[in-house]
Amino acid sequence: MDRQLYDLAGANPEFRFSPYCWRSRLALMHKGLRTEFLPWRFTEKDKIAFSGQGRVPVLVDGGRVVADSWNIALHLETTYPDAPSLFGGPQAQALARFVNGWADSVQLPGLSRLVLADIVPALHEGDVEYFLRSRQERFGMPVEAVCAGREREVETFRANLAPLRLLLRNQPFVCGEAPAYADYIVFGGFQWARCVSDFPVLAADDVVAEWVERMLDHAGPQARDMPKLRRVQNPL
Ligand SMILES: N[C@@H](CCC(=O)N[C@@H](CS)C(=O)NCC(=O)O)C(=O)O
Repeated sequence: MDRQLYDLAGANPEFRFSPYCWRSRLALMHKGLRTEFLPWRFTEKDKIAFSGQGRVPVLVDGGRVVADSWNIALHLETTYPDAPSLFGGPQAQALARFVNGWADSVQLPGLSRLVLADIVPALHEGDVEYFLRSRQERFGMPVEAVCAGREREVETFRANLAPLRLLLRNQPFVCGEAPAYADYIVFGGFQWARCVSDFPVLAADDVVAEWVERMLDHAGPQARDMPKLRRVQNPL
């Protein structure tokens, strides 16, 4: 296959849990592009050095190398204009960029305070020390401390979802009648949380939880069943 996505994996190489990689996976599915999803671990910086940076997702599309989920979405939209649009036009693309910024600066940091510590048992043993050290540096405290107040923090997290909740009371998807890239951005965060943790980040009767279910129907068994692979150890 001449299209590959480097995709964060856990101890089980089939366990794929990165919120950003889920954005790109669903964008590729939306465009109908067959892709090989290559497992990548945090410490395998050498494997993606050709992209000039050290994070996934990295897309290799024929001769093109594209890093960063937003850049990948733009690349797919411009390279495959005849496939279904990820944005629905330039104005919607500009608004999707706001959603991307909201997810990166509000949703994912909020979810980190709820589930970050639960990632550790799912990691490849070679990644554990790097993950604990790098996240301690990023959050300014040990990983367990980030989630220490989660029973209380979850209320703040849920309250901060009010704009999303108001939207989803009026329409089935973030993008309207059918899902598109802004849905994939936000879904990536919730998919990350449900992959790595059993902690209930949403109340079951929340319209946001109902939307997550619709997104899981849309994404198919690859997305719905992913949490089951969390605890399976690397067979190699
Ligand atoms: N802005 C980037 C963020 C990508 C990112 O942070 N990816 C994480 C995986 S979820 C990563 O590769 N981290 C590498 C590390 O922490 O060393 C995007 O949207 O793709």
